[in-house]
Amino acid sequence: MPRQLSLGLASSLSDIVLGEAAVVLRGFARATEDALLADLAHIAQAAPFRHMTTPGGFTMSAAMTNCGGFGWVSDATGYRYAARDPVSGLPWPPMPTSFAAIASAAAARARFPSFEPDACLVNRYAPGARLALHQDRDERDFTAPIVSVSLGLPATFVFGGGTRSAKSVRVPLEHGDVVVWGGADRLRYHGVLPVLQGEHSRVGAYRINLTFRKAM
Ligand code: MD3
Ligand code: FE
Repeated sequence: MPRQLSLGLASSLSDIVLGEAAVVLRGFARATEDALLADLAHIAQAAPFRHMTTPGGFTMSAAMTNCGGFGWVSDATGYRYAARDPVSGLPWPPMPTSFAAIASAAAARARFPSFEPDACLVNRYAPGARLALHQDRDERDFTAPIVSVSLGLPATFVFGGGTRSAKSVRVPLEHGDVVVWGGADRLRYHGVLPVLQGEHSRVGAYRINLTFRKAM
């Protein structure tokens, strides 16, 4: 069915419906990119980007930090949400108003009213960095959606199915794109292909992804 005729999730001609409850809001973050980037710079000062280790002993190629009440962390003992930055021992920086506002506005457009994330994981990809196919299942409540904001260099997002081997689709994401995933699509496998070399006028040689979740 042509997207424009499948009334519903898409509310702008540029929106792309990926699933029953997954939609790409093209350029949705552009209007507030200045505030998002300024607030991100403060977060990275207080809680610097670092490369975490997986339980399997690998170093993740994307550098990460967090803001909000809880942050996603990985080390030799496993993946979890933690209220404090393990590097500094301090609470994660608070979620800036600009972050909370775009997350709840995007969720509302995708029919998830009153999304109040308590965690924002910030992934920073230099060229060559990637995210292997995985599910997000470290959260307590799978009924809350996840909102993802892409900034900087473009990337190809891989959106799979409910099993690792299910067929996947590739979705190009660029600066300002916002994706909302929830409901029946909440546990689909997904990943990010290696980011290509490039330079973004505002962000430099990085792709940044803000991933908003209700962790607790
Ligand atoms: C699809 N990060 O940190 S969230 C992650 O581009 C992660 O850095 C992506 O996947 C990135 O775990 C953006 C994309 C995402 C999140 C949850 C999903 C896609 C999803 C849940 C179901 C299906
Ligand atoms: Fe994920």
